[in-house]
Amino acid sequence: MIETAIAAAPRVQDDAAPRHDWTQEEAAAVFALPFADLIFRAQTVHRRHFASNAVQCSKLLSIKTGGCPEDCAYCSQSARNKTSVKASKLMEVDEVLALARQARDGGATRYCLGAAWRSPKDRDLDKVCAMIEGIRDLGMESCATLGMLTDAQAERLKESGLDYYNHNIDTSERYYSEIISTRTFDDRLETLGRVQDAGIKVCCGGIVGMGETRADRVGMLVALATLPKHPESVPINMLIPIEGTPVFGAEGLDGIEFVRTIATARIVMPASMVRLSAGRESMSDELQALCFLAGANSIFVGDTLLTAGNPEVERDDRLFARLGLEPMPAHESRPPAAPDDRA
Ligand code: SAM
Ligand code: DTB
Ligand code: SF4
Repeated sequence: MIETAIAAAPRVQDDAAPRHDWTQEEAAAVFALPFADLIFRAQTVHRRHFASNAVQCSKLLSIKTGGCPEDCAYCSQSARNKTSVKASKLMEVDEVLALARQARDGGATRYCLGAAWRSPKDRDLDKVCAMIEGIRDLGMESCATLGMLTDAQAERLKESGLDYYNHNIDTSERYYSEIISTRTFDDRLETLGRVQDAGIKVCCGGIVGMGETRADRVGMLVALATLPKHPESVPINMLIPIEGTPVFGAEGLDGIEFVRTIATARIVMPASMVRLSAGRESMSDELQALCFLAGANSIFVGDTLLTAGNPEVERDDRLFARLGLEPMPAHESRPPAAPDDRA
């Protein structure tokens, strides 16, 4: 009898090895699992690849704000959107490095530079490369998000010591043209290929809560999970509604649906860092706790993202203490051991 019961019990899927052949149907079935089964499966795979209570902490800085020629429907920085953000020039290297030092002393291990460009001009890249070198000299990891790159620009960034390049696909291929018309999904993939070819680690994810369907959320994750190499870091942003942008007023996403998105990202990209990215300020501590349980292991710290708000440092410190989470040291955002080496 007991044997029959065991045989009849559903086998826990072994998701440990990264796969690149996820189909929409298969990922949709994972996304729709009973919640407890979904979280258990995400936790199981998380523990095969990562220390269970370590969270990587990055700090963002907008080094060139606003006036962007792209028309991203969610963004405060598009020149096409009438928002309260004022455009500013590229910051000076010294100013950026002083802020990076402060962030390091406050516990951040990665410093991320964001610029509101369609693509960088070569002369601006000189300055950005000097910033990246300075961040490396501070003992921090670096990340940059500067728009579309040429092969030569990606190589220059690599030479300056850049660790990660952030370039999001933002949503599913189907929904993409509803959100952005000034570039295509394929343009995005091309830059991602150039970044990877240059040997820079890829940070690529998207936004949920922009009026997309669940199939779009799944489609976005499948697009990421079927790339030739999974992005090393996968930011999942909850839309921060910005007044004056076309998606302002979209129906907010249910928290459980958000947690399902995180858990599915963890399962389909088991060895990637999943970043609980924009939108934490409006989330309860309980919702964030569920996101960590679902496999999120990276966040932005500090009370500003690029232009929008993020939780106060004291609130995050309390959350980490209450959940027994620990910041991950720099250069350790990789699996503690290969899945087959575990005890
Ligand atoms: N201009 C560069 C680019 O688009 O690649 C980099 C900066 S852009 C602001 C970086 C990412 O932030 C976007 O791809 C998007 O996923 C996210 N983001 C921007 N505005 C957001 C918002 N209001 N809510 C949530 N995520 C947002
Ligand atoms: C990402 O996926 N999220 C970050 C980072 N990459 C650059 C940016 C979030 C921006 C939130 C809106 C704002 O601050 O303007
Ligand atoms: Fe420009 Fe990036 Fe904002 Fe799009 S998301 S408008 S490319 S800054």
